[in-house]
Amino acid sequence: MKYSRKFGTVVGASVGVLVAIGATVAACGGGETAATTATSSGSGTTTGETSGTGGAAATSSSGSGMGGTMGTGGATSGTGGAAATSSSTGGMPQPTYDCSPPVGPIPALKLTQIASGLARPVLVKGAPDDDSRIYVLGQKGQIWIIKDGAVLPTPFLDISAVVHQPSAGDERGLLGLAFHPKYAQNGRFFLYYTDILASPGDQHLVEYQRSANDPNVADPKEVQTLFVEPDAESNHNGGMIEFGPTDGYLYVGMGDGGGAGDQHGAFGNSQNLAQRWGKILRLDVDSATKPYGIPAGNITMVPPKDPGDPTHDGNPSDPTKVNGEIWDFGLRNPWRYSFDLCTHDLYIGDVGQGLYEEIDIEPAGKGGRNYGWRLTEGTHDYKVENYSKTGITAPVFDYVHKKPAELPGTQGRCSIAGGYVYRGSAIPGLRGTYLFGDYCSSEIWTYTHSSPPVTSFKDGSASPLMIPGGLVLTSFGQDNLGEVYVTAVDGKVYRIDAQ
Ligand SMILES: [Ca+2]
Ligand SMILES: [Ca+2]
Repeated sequence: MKYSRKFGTVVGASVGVLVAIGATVAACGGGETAATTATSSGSGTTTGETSGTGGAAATSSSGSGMGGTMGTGGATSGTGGAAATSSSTGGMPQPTYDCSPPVGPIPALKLTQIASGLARPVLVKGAPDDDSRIYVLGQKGQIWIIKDGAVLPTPFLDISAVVHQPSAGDERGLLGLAFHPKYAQNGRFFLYYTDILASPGDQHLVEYQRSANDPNVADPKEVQTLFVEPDAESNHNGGMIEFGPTDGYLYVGMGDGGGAGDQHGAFGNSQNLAQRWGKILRLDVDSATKPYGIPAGNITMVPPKDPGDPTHDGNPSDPTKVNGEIWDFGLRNPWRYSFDLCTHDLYIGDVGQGLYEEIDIEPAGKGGRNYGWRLTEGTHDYKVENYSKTGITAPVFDYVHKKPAELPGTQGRCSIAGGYVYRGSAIPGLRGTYLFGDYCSSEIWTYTHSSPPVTSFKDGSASPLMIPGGLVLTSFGQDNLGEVYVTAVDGKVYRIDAQ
């Protein structure tokens, strides 16, 4: 079955003109583009910082094919089975996401613009128990609400006064938003941002609160700071935060801190268990311990290691130095990850160095994993040296970078933007399928996880569905209904629809 050769035409019809975006590109995922080097503070663009496909935006071309490949989809293994769930507010059941198996093949897809004019949107979310609002996170410090199909004129929150104001190709700013599972009752939400105080800016995990009087606005006053992580490099800042769907703990994605090749320390940050960088942390924000507690089940100690093993803090006989906040490690920049609403599996899009972009899929609740960086990039060795690769969990999937000339009409492939498993009702054939994309090419792919997992980008179950020329894709999003969204650096937000 073929997909999406018509995409450009259809997009033109439903979206209007897709403009070329010039050089205003935010390399949000930390793909090593030229855009990255344009930012401040000497974040070493040394070894391995290859490609330099120039964060320049995709050049116009409103889509006619553009080497658009075929999907051979229809492959839906369907993780469903669980009954469609419903939430309730005030005793009134509300429709929500759909865990039933897919029905029919994946249809050709299109992007429908739902908002524009927002400053660098980088995430779309719903809040628990409220299907009436969609929240859009802006990298410059705003959060907007889309309600009844329109962006409310007053932002939900604007903390641009304390957030680093990103320039072109800048990975810093307001990067993450997570609503407490009981947000409907307690109004608590959490943000991750790079501060404006000094360059390159430190990373803050903070809590805010909905206004007591108006659910469409937040109290502008920070409730508390959970942590401030000093940062020496402008790139690889992570920033995705998300509450675990079953444990209610706050998961915090941390990049390797930055600099090419995870160059800091004897063996980099990501394999250093004394560090936050290069990890997914897991915190208990409901603990009696303030500002957060350490939940049971995180990495608590390192068993004795051979002298060459990098997964210690330099003193393998002393596990007391292990940071108890760690859930997973060995990540480079998990710019975007998500939990499948139905299976609760964790899908991580980990941005690669100069060659490979990867997806890691973690079965629900199975943390404690080493995803390999900097020993490995994707399924390939990066800097193994004399260390042991024992215990590394390989990605389920990786793809190789391309130069612009290899993918005409785009800026090549350079940096993965992890997305979401579709669990909506509008596109029954898409249920259970993961959507993700690439920042440089703006390709959007589907991936249906199956066993054995596919390990090649060429595999038929993971195929490009769209190549929206001119759209510089920063991230994805998902609402409470399980529908999936795309954000673009030019300020537009799109919903993924069937053609
Ligand atoms: Ca950094
Ligand atoms: Ca990896």
